[in-house]
Amino acid sequence: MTTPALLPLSGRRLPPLNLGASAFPHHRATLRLSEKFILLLILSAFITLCFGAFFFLPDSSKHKRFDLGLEDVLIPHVDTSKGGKNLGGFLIHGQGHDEHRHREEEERLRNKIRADHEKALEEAKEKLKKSRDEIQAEIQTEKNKVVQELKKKDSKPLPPVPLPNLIGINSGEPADPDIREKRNKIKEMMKHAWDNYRQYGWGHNELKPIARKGHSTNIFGNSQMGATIVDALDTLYIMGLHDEFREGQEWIDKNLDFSVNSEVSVFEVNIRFIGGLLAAYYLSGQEVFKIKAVQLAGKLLPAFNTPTGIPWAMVNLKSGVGRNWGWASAGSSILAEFGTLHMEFVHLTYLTGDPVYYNKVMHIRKLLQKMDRPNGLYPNYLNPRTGRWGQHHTSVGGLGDSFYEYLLKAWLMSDKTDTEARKMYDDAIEAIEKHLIRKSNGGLTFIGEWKNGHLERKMGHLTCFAGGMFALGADGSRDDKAGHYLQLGAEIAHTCHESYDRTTLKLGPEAFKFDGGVEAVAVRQNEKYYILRPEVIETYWYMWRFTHDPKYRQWGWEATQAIDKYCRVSGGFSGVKDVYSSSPTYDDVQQSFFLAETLKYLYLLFSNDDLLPLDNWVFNTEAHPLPVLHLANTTLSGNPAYR
Ligand code: DMJ
Repeated sequence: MTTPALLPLSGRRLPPLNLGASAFPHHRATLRLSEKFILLLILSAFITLCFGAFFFLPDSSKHKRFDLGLEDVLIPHVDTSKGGKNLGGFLIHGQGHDEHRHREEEERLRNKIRADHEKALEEAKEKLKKSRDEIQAEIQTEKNKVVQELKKKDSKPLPPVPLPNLIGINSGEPADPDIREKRNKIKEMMKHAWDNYRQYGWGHNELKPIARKGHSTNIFGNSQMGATIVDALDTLYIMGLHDEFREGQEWIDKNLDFSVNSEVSVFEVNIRFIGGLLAAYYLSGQEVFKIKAVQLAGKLLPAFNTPTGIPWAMVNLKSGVGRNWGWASAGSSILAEFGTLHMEFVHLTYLTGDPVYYNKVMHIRKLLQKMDRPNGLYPNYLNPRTGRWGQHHTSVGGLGDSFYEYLLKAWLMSDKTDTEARKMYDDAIEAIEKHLIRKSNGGLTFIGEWKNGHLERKMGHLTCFAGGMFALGADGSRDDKAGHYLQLGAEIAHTCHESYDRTTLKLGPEAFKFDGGVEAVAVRQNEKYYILRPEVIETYWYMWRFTHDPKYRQWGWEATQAIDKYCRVSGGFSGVKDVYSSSPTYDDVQQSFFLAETLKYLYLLFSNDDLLPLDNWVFNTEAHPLPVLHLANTTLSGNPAYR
């Protein structure tokens, strides 16, 4: 191989080396020979040096590329077809035209880098001239821009779907002046609850009406998500409190943000937020509620990433990491939590055309159908890793309740086409009647709880919703037992009314017993509280709608008066710690469900039946009305948006 370094040496004639031949004339020929040899040695050493230098010294052109970060730009210019040789990726010969282009390119980039540096320097100098506040304002503007961009990305336009039949959203005015007055009183209570939350707790999840500040619990995570606003919207709407509704809408539009690092309860966020937003959307037609509901639902989906598809109880809205409550049996998920998603998720699929929501809840249903049920009952705990039941506790109250409610309501909401859900409901309540429902010595029908192999003769306030459920499910029941289930609903309503009537405050305790001479009374101190819960009033309302027996309005009015007398404080409404004490103490929490459910059911109880008729609306477990989807059957094939 000829190297450019060798070329100049090969043509040169070296001058003879004069070592003083005149001093050694007889050695003249010998000296000439050794002289040649030495010269040859020097020459070959020199050649070796040059040769080594060429191969082992670093390639400066490569360094240049690296320094400028141009490696990727320059390598494609090594083009062997134009006379250059590509040896291991480096151009070493015949650069000519290409080398010229490289130099130009390097020069251009160097100039650009220089110009960018200068520009950045200028900008920095300008920034330093500005005040701290100005700089902060600029940073904020930049941040807002980024947030807006992200929002735009998040709020992809949703497919237009025909709105289902929205009947009876502005009706219900009673003709009877006495009933009208009562209804107005309930509306005034709603205004009192809202105005105080507006003043002292705005944007917080709930209100502390005595301390007059915001309140929250771990179900909402650690961020201010305005739970009371979202939960209250549809109640405000049906009461005609439109200014308040608009205030709520504005807050939601500007502030409700789900990209927060916050671990929330999947169930609570679903029933209160997604349910509340969907109902507000259907009632008002305002797109913002639909968009927010869909954004939030997307944040809940990672909770379903478990080995079985049974969702975790909690999920971090930002990271998507899920886990279960520490107190739940054997790391289990809770029946009433993963079993109370169906109504909202079917509507999400309907509104988005995305089957993902529907598939998630149907997967849960299929899994439950395959499992063995002890005595035909569904235990409260199910492990999402193994797909096995945890403790065999069964309840129609806390931990179980709304699972049964949603089986029935899935059927109703599908315009009675989801017969699979109806069958599951019928099977379940048959087992419940057989194993959990009893009559006390005093003749009160109660629903106990199955624990550790025996029936605990205790009923929770939460369980009182079941009276309404039995009445709602009477029509369409197996073997035409409509009369029987309506009667069962009436008996539960009566028992729950007794639990109120046997207290000093005429408000119901959290749990009451039917044991050893005790009937419908709380025994333990920590079961004597009333936290503004709705279930008893909910049952009065359903019973009123199906029977029009005036006693339900009378009982509802008793409860209204008791709440106004004992729970009302100047800063809102508070729960009380002991319903048997004549001087009760407050728990200082105005629960969001008081506005979503308790006041709504009371208002409906004193309205005509044409307000949210039950043939067209189904109430989720947080009393948010969702329209019957006449277009949808169980596979949603009738849904024009379903792809
Ligand atoms: C509400 O959040 C819902 O009704 C839920 O299903 C259980 N109970 C609370 C209010 O008591």
